[in-house]
Amino acid sequence: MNLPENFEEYSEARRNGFIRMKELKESGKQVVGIFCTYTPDELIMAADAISVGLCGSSEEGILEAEKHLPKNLCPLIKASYGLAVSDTCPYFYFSDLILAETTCDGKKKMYELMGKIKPTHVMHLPPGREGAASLESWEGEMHRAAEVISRQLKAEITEEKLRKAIRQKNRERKAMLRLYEIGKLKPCPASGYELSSLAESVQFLFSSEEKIQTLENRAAELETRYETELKGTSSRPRILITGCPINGVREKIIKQIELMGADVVAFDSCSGPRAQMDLVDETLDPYRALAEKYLRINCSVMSPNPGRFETLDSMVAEYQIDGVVEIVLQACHTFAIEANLVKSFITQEKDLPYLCIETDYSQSDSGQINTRLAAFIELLETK
Ligand code: BJ8
Repeated sequence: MNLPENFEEYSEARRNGFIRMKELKESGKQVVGIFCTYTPDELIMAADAISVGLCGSSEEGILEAEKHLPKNLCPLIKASYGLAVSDTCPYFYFSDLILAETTCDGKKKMYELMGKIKPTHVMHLPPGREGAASLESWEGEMHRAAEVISRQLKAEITEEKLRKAIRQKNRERKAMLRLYEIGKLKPCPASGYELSSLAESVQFLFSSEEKIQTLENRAAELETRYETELKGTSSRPRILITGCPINGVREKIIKQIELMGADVVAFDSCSGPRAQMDLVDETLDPYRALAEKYLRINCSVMSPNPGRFETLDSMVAEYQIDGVVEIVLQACHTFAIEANLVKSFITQEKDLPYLCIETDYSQSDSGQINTRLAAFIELLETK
């Protein structure tokens, strides 16, 4: 795997951000902890605060969480709560407010417990997009969240500040998308391990301009590498990852796939361009525009969720995909059930090999996963 000299693993980037955040707090910055792609970051930016992702991505905290939560629960929820309740996550400690959403049942019930530790506001995300009431209600939730943030942080969110935040966040999205779209190049000049690590690590820079610069610089280097060294050379099998967020299983699955001889070039998940592919409309009323944009996110918590299949359809073509690996975190019912539809779509409509891996953050199933991945990659190589 070809990693740049200054490459930082996600866990390193997260650790390196601790000091940066401490300094920002000491300078008077306020912090809002978030857990989901549905969170309208623009509201936080408009309050002159910074957001930080608090999703647990390792086994740390899980034992502690299991004292309060069922064992048979998604590892992402348990790890996130465990870090909070054990007071072992500096980012949770520094957060002045938690901004969350009613996505899956496990997360929304966990937030009730989290609210006992830290001020927590839960936005009521509609369970589907059909009918005008969904958008109306979600727009109302944008206003309600803005009021809570303003009150809690004692920071006024004006329309002008919100419009400015929308423009800035759109610039971040474009930079992020440029990096992810490196995966469209064939052969791909970077590993999916690197692309996904970098895309998720830049959040710990806490400066929007610095994030944009970092993403654009790396994308430009990779574009040049492709043009000057790789264009016209042969490609390894190209894999699209779909399903649950991969942060807690990047080493166990993404790295392994690439060590075994295939390239992970695309991510149809929240660890991918899902939220960057369409921008917030800068011409509309800002609350309406935020509601429209965030309601379009294709997560399996939405019922029905046809947009995910439209996106998969175009990604399979644009990224020249040879096979699809779905990752389902244990006890994630929405993705596990939707996996049946994804399997039929990929194998029947797209005529491509598909592999579904259900896993958690432990290493106990690594051997079994490696065996299945090796067989899958062999199949792709012989196709
Ligand atoms: S928009 S994917 S970040 S909800 S994996 S906690 S759904 S049981 S993380 Fe997610 Fe927002 Fe959707 Fe993205 Fe529940 Fe499933 Fe666990 Fe999940």
